[in-house]
Amino acid sequence: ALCPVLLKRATFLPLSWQCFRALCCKGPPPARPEYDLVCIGLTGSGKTSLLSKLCSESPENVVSTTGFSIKAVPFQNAILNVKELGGADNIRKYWSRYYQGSQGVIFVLDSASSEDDLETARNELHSALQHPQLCTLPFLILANHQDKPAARSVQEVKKYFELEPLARGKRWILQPCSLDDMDALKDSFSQLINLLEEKDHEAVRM
Ligand SMILES: Nc1nc2c(ncn2[C@@H]2O[C@H](COP(=O)(O)OP(=O)(O)OP(=O)(O)O)[C@@H](O)[C@H]2O)c(=O)[nH]1
Ligand SMILES: [Mg+2]
Repeated sequence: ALCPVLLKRATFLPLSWQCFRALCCKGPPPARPEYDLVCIGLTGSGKTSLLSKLCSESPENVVSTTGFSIKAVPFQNAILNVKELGGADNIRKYWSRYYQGSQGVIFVLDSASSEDDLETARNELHSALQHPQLCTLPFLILANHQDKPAARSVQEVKKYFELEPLARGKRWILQPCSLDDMDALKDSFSQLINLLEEKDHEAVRM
């Protein structure tokens, strides 16, 4: 017959080993999925400032982006590799050369801009929504600068940009935000990540 002490030890040892492993040897956390996004919008709309804040960098001393800049923006359940394209007049004509490989689009708007700039922004957004490399992708449209008294509400932006008919059948989110409202910004990015995940699952099903 087995000695009861030995028997006790034999059951205790594997148990304590399992506890030790569970507590201390969890191994690396599961890899977060990465998505490649393109971020567009007129100059001064706030692309670099918003992305810097999301990366916990100071949005002060931000300078206008000449060409493009790439940032890996970390979220709890995904990493977004965001390629921001400078929005100045002389750069916008090259935007479409940098669309390839994108899995989603962020369009930033200065909601308090002049009528002229708003119209330019609308034309740019319409071109992007219809571009063959972007037209099937999830869009996050950020109506930024909401802290300014002249800012248009999301309802006004939606109407002015004629988003309902143009974006029908597409996955898109229109979110009001400002540089001071990180909660709204993070919330809109988590909605975007949901759309990107949905698209991923769809691709797997096909
Ligand atoms: N009041 C206010 N100012 C903002 C907001 N977002 C950005 N700005 C300011 O707008 C200015 C331009 O911001 P940028 O982040 O450089 O704009 P951008 O879209 O990257 O511009 P380009 O790189 O030239 O295309 C900066 O002085 C920011 O501080 C906002 O929500 N409210
Ligand atoms: Mg910039």
